Amino acid sequence: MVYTRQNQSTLTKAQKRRFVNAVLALKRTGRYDEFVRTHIEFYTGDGDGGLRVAHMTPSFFPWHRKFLLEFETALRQVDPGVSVPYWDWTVARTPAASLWAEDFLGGNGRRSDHRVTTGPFAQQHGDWTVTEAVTDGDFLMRDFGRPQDPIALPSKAELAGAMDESVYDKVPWNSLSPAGFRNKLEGWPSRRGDRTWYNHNRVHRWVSGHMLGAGSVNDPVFWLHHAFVDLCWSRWRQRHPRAAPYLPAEQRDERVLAAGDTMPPWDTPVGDMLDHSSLYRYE
Ligand code: CU1
Ligand code: CU1
Repeated sequence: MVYTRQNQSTLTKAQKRRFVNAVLALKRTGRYDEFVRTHIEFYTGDGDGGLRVAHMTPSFFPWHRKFLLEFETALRQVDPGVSVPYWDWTVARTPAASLWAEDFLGGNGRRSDHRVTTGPFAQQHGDWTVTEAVTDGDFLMRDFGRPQDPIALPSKAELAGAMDESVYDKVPWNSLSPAGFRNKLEGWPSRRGDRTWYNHNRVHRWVSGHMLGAGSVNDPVFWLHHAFVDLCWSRWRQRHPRAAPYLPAEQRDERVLAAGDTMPPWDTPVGDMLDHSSLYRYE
């Protein structure tokens, strides 16, 4: 049965409660922290050795699609009526958005230590202790807009800059790829030393706190952010029907996956993740 992923801004109070309750249930069983650990394990960048599966690489989109599907399957085992909502950050752009309300993801961290003190993921409520972190502290942290060095969420025009790219990805298939949809949306700066982060990466930086690094899955907004990134990939394919859906077609760089290669840790072929229409759709 094909299910729907909804825009978070259209969720009813009951839908928000069911999503939050399913996330908290996975946290209680330890399942949630397995997802955090998997993401930390695959946070390999250009500067590290070995295969790049999840970040700074063409398989950024298929790897995260599979990762979200695994999480969503776990959520739906708790409550079959739940799916991962998406956060369109070109529209819900401020700390006042309903996304950050007490009844959904809770709000910003407090000024002194960035500790989130509102909503279901505030540590003092006893349901959300960060255990798999790359930073100190067992409470969830956010620092919206990074006030000490202000940054805004990506605009519609900035997202369009990625969506207009007619090629999926380009040599050197990493964070320095000068063009191509993948790096424009993943959002690495175009040159070393350039501090302009685009689209996906900028959103991590805007939320800040735990969303900054390998441990970003500790903040449940990770899933809503990546559902929107996944939606953008889906729309990009619709917009460029004649473009190769994935590149490189063949493996010429041992650190990069081609369409026929399988993605750890699931051994899922990249090519199996190029079309989600038999599984879910975006409303
Ligand atoms: Cu990631
Ligand atoms: Cu991300």
